[in-house]
Amino acid sequence: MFNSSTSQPTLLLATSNLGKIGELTAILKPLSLRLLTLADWPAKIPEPEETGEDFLANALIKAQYYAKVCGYPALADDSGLMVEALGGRPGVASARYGGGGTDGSRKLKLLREMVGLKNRRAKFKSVLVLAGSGAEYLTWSGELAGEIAEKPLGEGGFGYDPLFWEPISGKTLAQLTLEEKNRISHRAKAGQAMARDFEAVRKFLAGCQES
Ligand code: ITT
Repeated sequence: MFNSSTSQPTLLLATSNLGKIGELTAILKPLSLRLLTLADWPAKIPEPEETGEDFLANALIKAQYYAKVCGYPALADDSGLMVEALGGRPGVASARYGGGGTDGSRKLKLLREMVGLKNRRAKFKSVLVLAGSGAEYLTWSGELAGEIAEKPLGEGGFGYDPLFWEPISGKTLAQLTLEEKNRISHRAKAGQAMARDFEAVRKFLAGCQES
């Protein structure tokens, strides 16, 4: 289906979240990989159920599923927002917070739950998993600390970004440019750790090609 006459190893970005695709494409640039996305497949691939109890388990489910279905080594990101005063919620359920819905309805639900709470500390976490068709995988993670803003601010980013106030920049993540968010975010930290493991990543991808 794809032209593989390139010496660049191929990696599938195993996510249907366009925000993640934009960020990961820029974050992984130093690795000089040929990146495919699910949009490169002619038909929509059904999403796997994220039944894991933590970010690692869900990232592994997604990476192994898409690697099998698409036939390429796959990198999945499972991520979410953990709010201290809510006991770490929405956490792994960040995409399904409040049941179904949209980014807008999830932000509204979060603001409602935060009414009257003085402690607004929160963190984002991202876990990346690189997997092929076998059981082996590589993983990296990153976190970003901040606070939940009183109201949404900014137009950039995705998901909860307009509500996530980052203390060093003094802005919400949605007020940062893609480049600025990619210097500090949870996903950027995980991706930078992956880029530092360049040799192991190349070896893993080469092993997938042979098998
Ligand atoms: P894929 O599973 O296809 O990757 P998803 O959006 O369902 O897409 P997750 O299951 O990992 O991804 O859910 C993560 C949710 O956490 C995501 O939908 C956002 O609501 C939120 N989130 C994660 N990272 C974020 C970020 O950088 N900025 C804002 N919200 C984020």
